[in-house]
Amino acid sequence: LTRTMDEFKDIVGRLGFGVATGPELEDDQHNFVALNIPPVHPARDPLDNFYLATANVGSGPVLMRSQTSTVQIRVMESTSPPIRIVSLGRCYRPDTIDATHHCMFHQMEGLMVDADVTLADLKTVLKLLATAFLGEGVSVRFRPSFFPFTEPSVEVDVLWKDRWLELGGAGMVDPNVLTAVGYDPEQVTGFAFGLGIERFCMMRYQVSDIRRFFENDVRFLSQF
Ligand code: 2NL
Repeated sequence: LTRTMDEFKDIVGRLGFGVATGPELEDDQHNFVALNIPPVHPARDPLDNFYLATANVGSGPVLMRSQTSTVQIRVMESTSPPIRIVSLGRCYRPDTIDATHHCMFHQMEGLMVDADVTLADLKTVLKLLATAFLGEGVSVRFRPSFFPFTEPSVEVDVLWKDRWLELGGAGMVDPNVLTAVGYDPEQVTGFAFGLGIERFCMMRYQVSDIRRFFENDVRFLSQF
């Protein structure tokens, strides 16, 4: 996973993206409110998040971040456009653990905000990323989707060994999200994407069970 993240940073670095980091323990504002996720949204369900039983910040709860978008929100709050960054790191969701799910996983999210950024820029960046990592000739597919923080939104698939595999989601940053960080959606637009690191890594190195990554079994690790 570390090697995969290093390679991703290298690839997107060549496209002009810097790397941003942020806390894994987050507040309601950065994990939900600024991302246009309303108070009644199912993504906030206590059964889908690691809320801390004892802590609160201001009026809201504290949780282990469920996505790395929190970092992009923090960057936008403290920086003016143009923005071109990725954030990589651990995210936490209380999924039932099996071969393809874990309660902790890694994401890379990208964000580009500037005058005249379009969906064409997003498609180009994701195609270049998939090609650089998986090889020339890989097919990338974009399907219409929905996320509260992007509009329009797409799911991103790649054709791998005759099967379409879902890599993550993406879209144009919702005007409400731009407004929440003090940007003017009439002046700037942006795209954002979120990719699961484990998925890429499992495809590339033919790892069939996500649990192997976190068991620290030297027989597994020494193969790489
Ligand atoms: C997924 C979906 C996504 C984003 C993440 C994002 C961040 C900001 C604003 C708008 Cl600050 N969007 N991130 C956008 C679309 C999808 O992740 O399935 N990830 C594995």
